Amino acid sequence: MDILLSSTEDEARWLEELRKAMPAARIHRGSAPVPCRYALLWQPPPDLLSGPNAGELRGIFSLGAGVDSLLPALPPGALPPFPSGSSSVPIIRVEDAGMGNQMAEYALYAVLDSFRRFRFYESEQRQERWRPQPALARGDYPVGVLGLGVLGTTVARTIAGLGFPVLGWSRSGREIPGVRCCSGAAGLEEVLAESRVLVILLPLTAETRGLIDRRALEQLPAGSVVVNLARGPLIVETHLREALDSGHIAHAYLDVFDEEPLPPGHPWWNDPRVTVTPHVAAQTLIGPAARQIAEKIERLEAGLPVSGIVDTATGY
Ligand code: NDP
Ligand code: OXD
Repeated sequence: MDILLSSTEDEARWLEELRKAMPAARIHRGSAPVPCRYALLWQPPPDLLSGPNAGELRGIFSLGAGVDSLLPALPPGALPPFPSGSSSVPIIRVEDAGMGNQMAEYALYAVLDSFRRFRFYESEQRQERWRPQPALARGDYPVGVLGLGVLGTTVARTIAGLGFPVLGWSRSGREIPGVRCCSGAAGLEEVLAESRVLVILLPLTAETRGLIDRRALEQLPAGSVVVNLARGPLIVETHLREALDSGHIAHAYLDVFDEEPLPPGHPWWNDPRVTVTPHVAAQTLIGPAARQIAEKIERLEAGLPVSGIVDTATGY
């Protein structure tokens, strides 16, 4: 079986792990001399799937969880019809593969950092000041999680498991024990109104781009904290800066940005109210992800259903 691999990140490692997971497959990097059955892609060049590469495709795999950069590179008309003739070639993304726990670790760090005022005490230490602050109860420190998919659910469960009230928001409305799950515009308002910490784990789609704007930020309780672990453009950056300047938002933990890498000289770099990390909240663990892809290919070859198929209409 011929498989096309194109990734802007760690392509050599992907090749190694995919070869281990699918020893019988012929994996071609970047372009292939023959039509391929599967394409495994991360930020592919726009014309990669036009021409012979696409001839025999049975599935396109995203090498990450998000497909916001993959979908625009795959205009539906450019995809060949699925061999059954009934639908187009499925686009399948990586589900969890070790990312859920990483997201939970990051979100938990932000929750505990703000709940226990560690940054305040760090600054106190530098000034040789001894000023204990009143303790808060976990029950008085609600955490909102926007997006209750594979990753958001793990985050919500982990934080709720420690006794913090957790409110979650998703499109269809989910049921997660110990989490108050909401949906729709009214549900979003309910989550925002209570969240002392807002963790964002939504996909970037036409509906979610710019969702966290001035109005949304104003609905959060004064002094709350924003944690964006998903994609930069979910938040309107200038509105976040205004909310930090006014003190309404006390701190932002940002792993993702409108422009990545965050450009030199960007104000976030040296803003003590912002914690910047370089898109590492949950890094794809290449070994487990390659094995997940190999298992799904095996199922597709056997005519069995697979999970993680992207709905191109909703964009995730
Ligand atoms: P999923 O597709 O499993 O979950 C998406 C969630 O968002 C679902 O609960 C979905 O609702 C909800 N959602 C989507 N659109 C809307 C909407 N318009 N209104 C309300 N809720 C909505 O994604 P994952 O959990 O796997 O990943 C989430 C995102 O995390 C990825 O898209 C990616 O951008 C980002 N990511 C970031 C990484 C990093 O290192 N910073 C690493 C990996 C991923 P419903 O349940 O109803 O479908
Ligand atoms: C992903 C990411 O979507 O790393 O997997 O951002």
